[in-house]
Amino acid sequence: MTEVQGAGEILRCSGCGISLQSEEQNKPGYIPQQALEKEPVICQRCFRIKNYNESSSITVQQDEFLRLLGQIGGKKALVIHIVDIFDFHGSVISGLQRFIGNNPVLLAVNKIDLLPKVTNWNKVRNWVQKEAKEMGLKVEDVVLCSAKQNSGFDRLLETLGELRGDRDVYVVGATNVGKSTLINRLIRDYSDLDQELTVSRYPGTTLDMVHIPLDDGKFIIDTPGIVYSSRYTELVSPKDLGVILPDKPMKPAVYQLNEGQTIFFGGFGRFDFVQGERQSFTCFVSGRVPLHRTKLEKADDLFANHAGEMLNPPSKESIDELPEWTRHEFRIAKGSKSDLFISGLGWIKVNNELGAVVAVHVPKGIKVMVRPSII
Ligand SMILES: Nc1nc2c(ncn2[C@@H]2O[C@H](COP(=O)(O)OP(=O)(O)OP(=O)(O)O)[C@@H](O)[C@H]2O)c(=O)[nH]1
Ligand SMILES: [Mg+2]
Repeated sequence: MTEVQGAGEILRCSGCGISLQSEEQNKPGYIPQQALEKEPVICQRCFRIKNYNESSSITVQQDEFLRLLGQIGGKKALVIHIVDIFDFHGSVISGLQRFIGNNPVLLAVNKIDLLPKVTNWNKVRNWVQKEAKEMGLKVEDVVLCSAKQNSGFDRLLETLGELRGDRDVYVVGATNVGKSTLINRLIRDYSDLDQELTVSRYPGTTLDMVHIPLDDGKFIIDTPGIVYSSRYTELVSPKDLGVILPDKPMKPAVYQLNEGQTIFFGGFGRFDFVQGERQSFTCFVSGRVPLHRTKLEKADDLFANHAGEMLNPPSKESIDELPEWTRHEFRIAKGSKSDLFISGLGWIKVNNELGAVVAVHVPKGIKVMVRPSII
């Protein structure tokens, strides 16, 4: 396949970074010949995502991308590592330093608009700092922001100014955390460029590095997201993605439970209160996930007989596409406030300091863990 050349260089899509070609319509980077005349030059896939909100089945070769990421280690760079506050432990790149060497890292925690309106942001920031440290992530600073609602940007830019010097800025993260949205915000509000990166609600939008020039001859570089198959968001159908991803502030749902009670999250997963004194649990999930309380002793049968029907979404067909459920049991110690975290679906806060034995059932492979409460 021949790549399209422009001024001696391979022409790239200004939305997703893929090298362009006009020969094979079903291959990445396809652009109809006549569209090459138009500005800005974007591939057909980006055109469709932008205009029709289409999902796309093209995925990046992860090995290739990890290799690309590894090149940052040999450069003089400032790295903005973006994570999604709704999926913090699912979207953090563990071992980031392995790829980027000793370059300084600014941790930008995005989508803070999804947390309840009354949130103690200082507490969240401290929590992020502590969790990052726990994971061995060395960061210069932590910024909480919302690329969607344009909050936290003053602080972000100030910190960028302090740390950047004469470095290029690489924006890295897992898929769908808002890397391209954040850069678009910077382009729109702080530059005269009329470039717009492609963003979509589906993971895997950006396909290659996209270099955006800064005033001083340096670049800010958008990168493709890393795919972690341990995130629920990478597993579900495009339709169900719209269900499990919140798009407005979460309204926590509080349940007073006796031991031996279960809560179903539609047909996506289930939480069992196995043992302990009566206490309250708070569910932080998207408002579109229907919660259903039942008896633990009935829960297996209920799922076997009503998954995809009473317990929906997902539909029966979608459930059949997902891996089988596995059960994760945890003993929550007395006197600790903990979240039972399910990557991509949300978390359940264990409120009272009484201690409890709890369990979660979700498709095999999805990351489940207990962590100190975020709020
Ligand atoms: N609620 C909320 N949604 C956001 C925010 N920033 C981005 N999003 C949404 O997150 C989705 C993914 O955004 P992208 O900018 O495409 O994410 P990305 O990290 O570039 O994704 P890849 O290119 O797939 O790696 C889109 O639906 C955005 O609208 C935010 O601050 N809050
Ligand atoms: Mg992107």
